[in-house]
Amino acid sequence: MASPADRKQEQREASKADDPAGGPLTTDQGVEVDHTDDSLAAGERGPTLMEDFHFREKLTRFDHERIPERVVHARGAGAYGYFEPYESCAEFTRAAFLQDPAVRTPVFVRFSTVQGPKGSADTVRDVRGFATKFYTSEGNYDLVGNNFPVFFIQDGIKFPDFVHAVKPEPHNDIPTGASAHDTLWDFVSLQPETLHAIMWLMSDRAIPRSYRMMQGFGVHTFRFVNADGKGTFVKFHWKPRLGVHSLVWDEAQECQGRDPDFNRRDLWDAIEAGEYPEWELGVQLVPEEDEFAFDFDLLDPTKIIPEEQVPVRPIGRMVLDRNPENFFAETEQVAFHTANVVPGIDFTNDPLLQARNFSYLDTQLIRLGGPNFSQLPVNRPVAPVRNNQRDGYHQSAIHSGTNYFPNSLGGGCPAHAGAGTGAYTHYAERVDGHKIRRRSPSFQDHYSQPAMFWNSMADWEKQHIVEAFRFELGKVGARTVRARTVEHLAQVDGELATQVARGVGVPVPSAAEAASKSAASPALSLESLRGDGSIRTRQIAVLVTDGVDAEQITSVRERLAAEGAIVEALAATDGTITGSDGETYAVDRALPTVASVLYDAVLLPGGPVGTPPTAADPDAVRFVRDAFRHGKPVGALGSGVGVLSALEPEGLTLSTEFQRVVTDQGVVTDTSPGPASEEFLTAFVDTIAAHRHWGRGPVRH
Ligand code: HDD
Repeated sequence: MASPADRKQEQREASKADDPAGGPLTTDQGVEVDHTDDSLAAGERGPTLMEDFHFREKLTRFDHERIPERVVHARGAGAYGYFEPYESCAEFTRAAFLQDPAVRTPVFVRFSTVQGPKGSADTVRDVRGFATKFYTSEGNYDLVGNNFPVFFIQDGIKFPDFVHAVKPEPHNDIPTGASAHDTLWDFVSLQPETLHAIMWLMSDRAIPRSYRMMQGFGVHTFRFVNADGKGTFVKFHWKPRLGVHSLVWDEAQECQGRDPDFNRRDLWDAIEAGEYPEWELGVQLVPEEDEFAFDFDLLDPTKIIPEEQVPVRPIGRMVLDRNPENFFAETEQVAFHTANVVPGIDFTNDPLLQARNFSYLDTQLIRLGGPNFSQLPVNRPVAPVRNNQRDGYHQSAIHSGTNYFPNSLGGGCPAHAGAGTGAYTHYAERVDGHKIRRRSPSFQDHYSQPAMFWNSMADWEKQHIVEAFRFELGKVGARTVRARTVEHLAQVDGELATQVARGVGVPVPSAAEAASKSAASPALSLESLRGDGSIRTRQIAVLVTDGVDAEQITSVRERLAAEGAIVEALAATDGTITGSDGETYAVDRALPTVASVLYDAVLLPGGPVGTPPTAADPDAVRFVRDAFRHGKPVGALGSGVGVLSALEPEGLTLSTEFQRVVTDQGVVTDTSPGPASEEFLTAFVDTIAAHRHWGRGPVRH
């Protein structure tokens, strides 16, 4: 029997439209069409005829091509892959897909931004959605998470308010893909439960370098249930093998223009190139007895469990190895739902989760136009579906037999699952309470964890957070909103509040009692999330021109490619250049078509002595300057080092050491002639692996 992973692929194959090359053009009714360029008219210059059924069908179908975009998370990119557990998790959960390392479960993952419409840019400051559909043998399980471990509100009844506040303003539909506007910050300043997620939003986590390089979190505390019916609280974590890496804000903004598809292209290209992104699934497990062992409420989705308190236990890995074939059919029509759970995974009373369990099914009914969306290829389980649910718009199955239960005419089928089969059993939680519309007092501390987040950041991360607050609040017109927000920040950290207040021109709040000075969770800093330390799939630009030192470009290219990086030669014009050895070398891209923000590092090879190959080209100088300003690794060899004098006003102090490898602030130089030395190559690879280098001179990032 085919494995579940194969079964999903077989199912997709079976759903494919007829091969367009398999015969001539037809109408939707299969009638062959010999001419689709002119409508049927009464005379060559006459009116179009009603009876032109081909014309009417073609136009009608076109007029109906669009469906409503998602109310949030409208812009996204997805891919298929598989999940496999490292070992059986039977001790905690009976979920079949978490039992056997030999069983691969097919998955579809959709990454997304939240605020912007479907056509907005990728590199905006925003949360990223990270939604995974596991097509398990026991039915579909959806883990609908984000790249932040906390959410902005505690109770789902506030979701419409929060989303209205962050979305473009109602009178003018501005801004697109941005949170720097009055209504969001008005809401934030009045609703301090947002603060923890806001700290994440102001950090570099909100501008990921790649979907492949970000964490994912289930956010809520869920419940694992084992075969004996015993429950264990669980929080889910996805950790990328390549490490967690981010852009800097100035770069992210430029990227929005240079390549609005930056993140989706990156995902697509990596998978096409066979560089399959991979995440480890980890869980934080809390025995039920310890429900109240924390100084926050496990049901509060604005709180994390610090990893130092409850370590993340790796339980499996996910690999994405196949791009969808049709964006609309698959990525657009995929329908996630937090209530799509399988036996062994259950909910808690987190009020945000409870609301989500209502909202997702509801939204799919309007977005996908009726109740049969689970029959769409991307949504179909690989587990068999048998029930008495019938009819509705777009029913594509032909059901037979009776459609009610109990029945005798249909042989009693489909019968209830018997004891001992894989039926879902709700966790028998005891519930007892008065009806009440009030938040639990255990949800009231809104400052300790934002303070912990702040305390856990490296200096450069703190600097970026301050600058993000200054940018966002600086765009808020209402001074009262700016001031009110800063008052809250004063309860997180005095220095943070002071720096932000100064930047946005509001009074520095009087020294408030900051929530927690001491607590920190080092696992929250990007410094602790470097991944496997490799430079796989990093994009390295080599700036070349005629006369470039051929030995150098060849030696660098070979080494970086061997390390898995993608090396591109950029020149003023496309085509070829002639190297110092008289040979021609292909140019990968012309400089005017690209920009430094699309690359992770830049290398300047030397040319004939005394003529730096790129100094004369202003595009090249700008390229290197931007790379330097954005903290990116810069390498220079031979006379290429001379070009770096352009960076002196940016704060680079050029070494006076000649014919030696010098590494300083992520800039690696060697003025020696000839091929790049092993010492240079190793130093350059190491600086690329470090991703970014902070504290370069007077530059603000
Ligand atoms: Fe949500 C989409 C993640 C709270 C209501 N949400 C959506 C998607 C992700 C999340 C990743 C996109 C799925 C896709 O790619 O199709 N949402 C979250 C997380 C939350 C969260 C991690 C908090 C922990 N969401 C949340 C609440 C509500 C919703 C509290 C409503 C009460 N979310 C929706 C929705 C969407 C959605 C309106 C829009 C499109 C869709 O569901 O399919 O139902």
